[in-house]
Amino acid sequence: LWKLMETYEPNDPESIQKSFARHLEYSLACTRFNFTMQDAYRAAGLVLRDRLLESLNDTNAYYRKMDVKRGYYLSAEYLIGRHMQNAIANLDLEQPFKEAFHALGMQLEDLFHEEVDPALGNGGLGRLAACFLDSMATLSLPCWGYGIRYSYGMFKQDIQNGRQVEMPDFWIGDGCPFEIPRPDITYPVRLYGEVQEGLNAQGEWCLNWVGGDIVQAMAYDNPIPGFDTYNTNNLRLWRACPTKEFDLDQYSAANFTDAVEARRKAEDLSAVLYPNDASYEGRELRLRQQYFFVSASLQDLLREFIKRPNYKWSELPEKVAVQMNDTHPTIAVAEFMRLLVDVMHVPWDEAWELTTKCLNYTNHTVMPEALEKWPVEMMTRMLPRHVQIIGELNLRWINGLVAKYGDGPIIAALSIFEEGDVKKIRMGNLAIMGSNKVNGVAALHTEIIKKETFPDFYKYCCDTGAPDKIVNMTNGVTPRRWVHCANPALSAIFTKYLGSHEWLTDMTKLKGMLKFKEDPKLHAEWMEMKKTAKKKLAGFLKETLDLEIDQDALIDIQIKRIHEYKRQFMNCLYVIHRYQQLKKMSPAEREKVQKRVVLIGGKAASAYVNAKLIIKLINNVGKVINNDPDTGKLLKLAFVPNYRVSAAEVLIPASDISEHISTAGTEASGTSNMKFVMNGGLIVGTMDGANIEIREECGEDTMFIFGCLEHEVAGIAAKAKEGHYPIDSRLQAVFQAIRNGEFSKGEPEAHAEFCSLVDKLCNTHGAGTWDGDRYLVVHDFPSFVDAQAKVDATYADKAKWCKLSIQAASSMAKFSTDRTISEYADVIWGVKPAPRPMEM
Ligand code: 26Q
Repeated sequence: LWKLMETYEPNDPESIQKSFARHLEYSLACTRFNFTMQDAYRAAGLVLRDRLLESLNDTNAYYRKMDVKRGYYLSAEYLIGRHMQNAIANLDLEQPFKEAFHALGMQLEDLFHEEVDPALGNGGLGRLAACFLDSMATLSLPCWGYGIRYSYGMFKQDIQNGRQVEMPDFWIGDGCPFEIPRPDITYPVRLYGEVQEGLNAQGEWCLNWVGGDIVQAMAYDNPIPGFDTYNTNNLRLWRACPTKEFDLDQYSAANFTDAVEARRKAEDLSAVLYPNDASYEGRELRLRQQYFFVSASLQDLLREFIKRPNYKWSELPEKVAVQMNDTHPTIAVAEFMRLLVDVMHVPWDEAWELTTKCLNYTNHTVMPEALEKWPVEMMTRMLPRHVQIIGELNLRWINGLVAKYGDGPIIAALSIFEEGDVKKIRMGNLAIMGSNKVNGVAALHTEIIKKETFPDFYKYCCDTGAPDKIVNMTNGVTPRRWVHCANPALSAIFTKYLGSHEWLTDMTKLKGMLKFKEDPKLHAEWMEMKKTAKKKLAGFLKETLDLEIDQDALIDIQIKRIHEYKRQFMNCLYVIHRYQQLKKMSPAEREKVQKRVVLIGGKAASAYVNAKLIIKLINNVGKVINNDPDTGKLLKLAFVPNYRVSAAEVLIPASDISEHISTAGTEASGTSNMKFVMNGGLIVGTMDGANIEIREECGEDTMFIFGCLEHEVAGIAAKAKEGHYPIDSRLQAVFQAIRNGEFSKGEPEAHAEFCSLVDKLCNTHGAGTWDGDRYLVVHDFPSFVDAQAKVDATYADKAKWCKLSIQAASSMAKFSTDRTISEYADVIWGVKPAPRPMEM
């Protein structure tokens, strides 16, 4: 068969063209003479898929041959974004593809635009998982991702009359050429049923989980090519399918409609992503999704382990490391135990040792409302055996704790079970107990985990001589997608000045740019690069919003999920203030003010009332400001609809400043802050999340910092509750305009809603039930205004701005996910690079 394989030069334009023509005709049933751009995209996708598959298979064979330790990333979300451009770049096919399609009269860029943007994630956590996959492959690490192949990803956001309307995102509509369905790789997953005592095949007493429903998890593989390596890793996503035997039963009972109904019910499991990113909703379907993908993934990775000749269970921690992305896959702790004890017959104590050596947990959120707690009643119905296992684990754990500390409050705090009217299982506690390492995602966040989120666990770790169980792994982003692909002009500058593209796999090389930071030639090229990006942005805004922007204006962007803690509201209040200042000026004075375009984009969870109101307010304020002839040329505010990865790729390179303005101590890390700075944008930000570390790396002068510090928050909030909370006069004027209905003319409903937002900020009473300015907008507003004034003043000096921009972008090595993932591999996983040789 080897000899029969079509041989081609993967890097030669002519073979790309031949393969393209073949796919057009034989895979897509088009003709060479009659096809659309969508067909062309699809055929080009299949050309790449051939090459990806070959590399994926060879890489996997190599990992098997070398019997390497593997890492498995378990995540309910992957915000991968479009594949094509990234795959071409990572497979080093940019030149030949360009040539091949140019000769056929097509622009690659136009093909890229045909691809739907897969959005199998909410925001930061899902995008981080996607950047991690890129770095794992690029570092030649034998690591796979596991997740869910949702039929419907993150909803599409429509703006109607200024309000968010959610539309379904059926991304698989016409099929995705980059995924490989594997009907041969399926695992059964049981839900509900009961536990019976019985005898196993060896005649020993055991517990059997029987009955209930069984769904099949079917694998869909998504090859992840590394950059500058021959390795291609895999993102394996599970789709829920009905069980065949189950159907047959129904057919033999001649009950056709029940069989179809059961089929539909099974498919529900992987139907839709929950569009919630900060507060957890205890939906039964969500727990089912979590168990479904965890069980399939652990079955798959254990099967890989036992395929090895003469395997011994004691070797498992030398061959397997699992990372749980937040608490979403935490049922893995109990499922790992169940598979080892009930299915593989490993003794309990040994199974627990293996579990706690293999699993690790990353926490991504400080918000207490985001910590998952599932009702015991629900979990007992759905996963009766797991609740038994968790009960047994807890019993042993609590006995040990009582022996150590006696019966005090620390026992209740460390228990997996939360007592109360509704007894609950705390997934965070289960995750920490079952893990070898626990990590936060930025230095400040890791400190908060130790001191506030899980203080009793940290005390326990310290008391047992294991303070290093909790470690910091500062987030990052991949420079391949976020610099090289999103901003080719910048990538070309770096490569030209540094003499090679090595910086793309070793960002410390960018330090070499610093000696040019005052070079007028570089300044000219740098400003040209920004101009190119702004032009592209202008085209995008014209197309999506019919908005014209002045390309000399300062571009100010805030794009992220809409949440009160991220304070898009404060940004909007500032824009109103700026508008009021302009209105007060004479035309001559106005001429001297820096022109600004403020863009805000992001999705609100569909049930999050205040977040949706903030979107409406931004839209209404934009309408007034943009249409005011006094100010329209000097200040624009637009809400960018349907923010997603592909929109970020256009927005981020064009920014002069971006807003990362969460209340100190609320944003675990943030990752778009890193993308903006890598693209030469400067940050207006608070001392929160990774902003602090970015400032450390790039220098204080590159950032416009404002607002209270994390350790001051509690004191300020306490004062606010008592009513000692003065409101700045400029902010009062803004509130007055909103209350006067300046932004809700002819919309009484919106007027009442906007007033409710303002009232909330002004509510200083009702200690205990305080529902006022929880995120200290009023407190931080004056220093926010000052920071913005400093932005304008600095921007006025073009050479200075350019120097700061170069300095910041060239100091971002720490925030490449290559650095982050190397640390995970070293400190947490013990996984080593295994670069595949070209010839195998
Ligand atoms: C949980 C249960 C039920 C339904 C939904 C959820 C759920 C889903 C997604 C809870 C949270 C999330 C997402 C959290 C998230 O994106 N956190 C962000 O993670 C980034 C990567 O570490 C950080 O940079 C951000 O600061 C953090 O907000």
